[in-house]
Amino acid sequence: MGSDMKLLKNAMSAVALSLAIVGTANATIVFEDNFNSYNGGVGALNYTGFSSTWSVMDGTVDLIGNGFFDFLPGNGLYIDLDGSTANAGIMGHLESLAPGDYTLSFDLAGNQRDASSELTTANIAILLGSGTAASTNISLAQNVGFTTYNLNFSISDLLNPSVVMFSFGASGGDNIGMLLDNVVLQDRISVPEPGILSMLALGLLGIGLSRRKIA
Ligand SMILES: [Ca+2]
Ligand SMILES: [Ca+2]
Ligand SMILES: [Ca+2]
Repeated sequence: MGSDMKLLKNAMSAVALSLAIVGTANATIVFEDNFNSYNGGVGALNYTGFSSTWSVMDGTVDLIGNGFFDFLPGNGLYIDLDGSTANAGIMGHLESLAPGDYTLSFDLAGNQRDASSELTTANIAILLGSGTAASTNISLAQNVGFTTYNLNFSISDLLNPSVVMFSFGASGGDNIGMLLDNVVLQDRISVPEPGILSMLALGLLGIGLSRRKIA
């Protein structure tokens, strides 16, 4: 292999290395809940005992799984967003957040029971402070298993921590709702703009090419 090719390879691997470093740095989990340990690990209909972690703000939700109405075994406990009172639930969590970029990820599954149309709204509301709220509506057919979704938002209040409410709400009230598990809030990984990356790659490529001319 010529020395110029070797240099080029080294340059490209340096780019790959810097990408790998950037891609893994600074992701901090702020909050996570897999629902597995509530109620001593035992499911319960119309569950409200989430302590201070979640409040059921409207309707009801069921804590199911782990052998209790366990439609998707192997996931411990999880939530049926339409409880058992013919009034679908909305559950929310409050978090105080410093300025920055965040990603809320969560797993949703179809209701696993019937073909009724389901809609889940994941919402991030900034109750105090400033930033960019986010919201999404998700419908899944009944047989769809747990699927991970990401919702990005930013907090821009530089003076005080902002108070953020993220919530998951179902519509309808037939006691059969979509399933929720594995809610994770983390700092968004900061990655350079694609334009900057390609300029960096071209620059390193240029070093390799100019070396080739000299050689
Ligand atoms: Ca779980
Ligand atoms: Ca239910
Ligand atoms: Ca339903």
